[in-house]
Amino acid sequence: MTDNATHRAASVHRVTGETDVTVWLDLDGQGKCSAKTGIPFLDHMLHQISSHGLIDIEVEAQGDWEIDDHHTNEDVGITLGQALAKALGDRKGIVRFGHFIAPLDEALVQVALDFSGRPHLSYGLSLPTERVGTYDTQLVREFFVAVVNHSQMTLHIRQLDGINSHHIIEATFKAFARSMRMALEIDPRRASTIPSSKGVL
Ligand SMILES: [Mn+2]
Repeated sequence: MTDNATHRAASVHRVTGETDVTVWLDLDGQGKCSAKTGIPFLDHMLHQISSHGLIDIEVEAQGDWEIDDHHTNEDVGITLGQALAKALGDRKGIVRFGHFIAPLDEALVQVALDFSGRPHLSYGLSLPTERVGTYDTQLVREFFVAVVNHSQMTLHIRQLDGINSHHIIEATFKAFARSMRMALEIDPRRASTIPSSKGVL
């Protein structure tokens, strides 16, 4: 953790009857990640966000895994989205838009996003298998719905190619991470103004 004032960092602790999730993140990090969600594939994807987004992330979750991974997966997404919004504050000076096309072997996934203040998800993945390891591939969409709603982000995901579910999902998280890195950068020509013609995001 850092207390450096130039770092945009935030932590959120969220407790419900189903889960207990803590997320700390630093948008001006180096890609250091500790992810303990109890869902190994989700941990693997959180590492992608951190490493390729250059966001330091610490996530710890307790959940009702005995039912399935659904609640924990969703609540990690909600808490991550809330921490993102908190770290961004009024969104002054950021580039705001980001996009990337990530290949992973045969998979190719395009992401475009906007820290618009308006939640929207266009989810264009078609995953060929129901599971990757023990992870239910329907949870990928649930995770992004949660992040988008709670960070107030517009997010478009397009699958351009891909056969293997693990590759397609991982390419998505890599493209998402690189898009976030672009959008979260401070634009020196913006100085500290809000990047909207309306003056508010
Ligand atoms: Mn992998």
